[in-house]
Amino acid sequence: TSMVQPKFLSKPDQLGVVACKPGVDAAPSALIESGLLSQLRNELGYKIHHDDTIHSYKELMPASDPDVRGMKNPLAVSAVTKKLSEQVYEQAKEGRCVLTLGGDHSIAIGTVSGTAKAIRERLGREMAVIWVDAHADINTPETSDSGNIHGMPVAFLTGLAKETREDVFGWLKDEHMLSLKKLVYIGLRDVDRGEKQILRENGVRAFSMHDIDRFGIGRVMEMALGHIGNDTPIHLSFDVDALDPMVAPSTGTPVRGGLTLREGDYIAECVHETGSLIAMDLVEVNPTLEPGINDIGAHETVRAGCSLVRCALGESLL
Ligand code: B3U
Ligand code: MN
Ligand code: MN
Repeated sequence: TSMVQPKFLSKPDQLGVVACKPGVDAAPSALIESGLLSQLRNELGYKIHHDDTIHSYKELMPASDPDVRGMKNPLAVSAVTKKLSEQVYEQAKEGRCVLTLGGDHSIAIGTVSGTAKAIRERLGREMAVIWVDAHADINTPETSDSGNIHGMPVAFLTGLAKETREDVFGWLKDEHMLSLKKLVYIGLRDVDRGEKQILRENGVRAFSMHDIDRFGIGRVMEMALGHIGNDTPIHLSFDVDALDPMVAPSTGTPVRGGLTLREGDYIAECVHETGSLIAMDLVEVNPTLEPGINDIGAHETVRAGCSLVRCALGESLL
């Protein structure tokens, strides 16, 4: 097991796992079938609290789901993320580290809101989020060209996007919110114009691939963790499309020029070393997408995803 003493978990060796598949169907089963949870249990020594279910939340799907402010499937995504928020909250309030296997990145509306609420209640503090992604996912419904809610989760989580309708994210309350000052991006390289303006106007700390080229991943992690500060619980939301498509091709919106496998693992290792990790999401793994010969692409993407999770949860090289 790991040498790092967790700072904010009352049950440091316990891991709550939620597996959910809306949007990116086969991922949680592929990750689990490839042995991820048994490795965490047997090699890293975690006691895993998982209901042995991959939630598809079918019972929550509305019969009809017309666009709201240009958002696609607003009722379905709102209902699923609300339920997920409650599931993550239930795990986090027990003082467990919470791992969520998605799913597209819209699920972070559920996971981040759930941990933010639990950390406020349990520790009376605000947590930070490290968002590792090729994309900023901070469009509001108005700035979004696609209407895809997976391009908007950060806007809803920080209150930049608001909706009064309870069934369209109106369930997000103050206790679920993330401060824009406690958000750090790593790996950005495909950011929409409107998003760039939002990032600039709000002074959001963001390390693009350009910054990683210039400073190296070591300095970037120092600066990112320095911004968050030593005494802050960290939720790591890792979009596998932050990795280069050469190593993780099976994802919905691959963007060339991404992180190497080692840079990705290094980010996760550094977060582990802080002892402040309270939750991790692994999203946008989609084994059905990469048609490559013998599903090599899908296999490699799943392998990369498993490695990221193990590194964040304390697997070390030596
Ligand atoms: N920014 C674009 C593209 C995108 C964001 N996240 C993903 N794609 N996966 C959008 O649709 O908002
Ligand atoms: Mn994303
Ligand atoms: Mn992305």
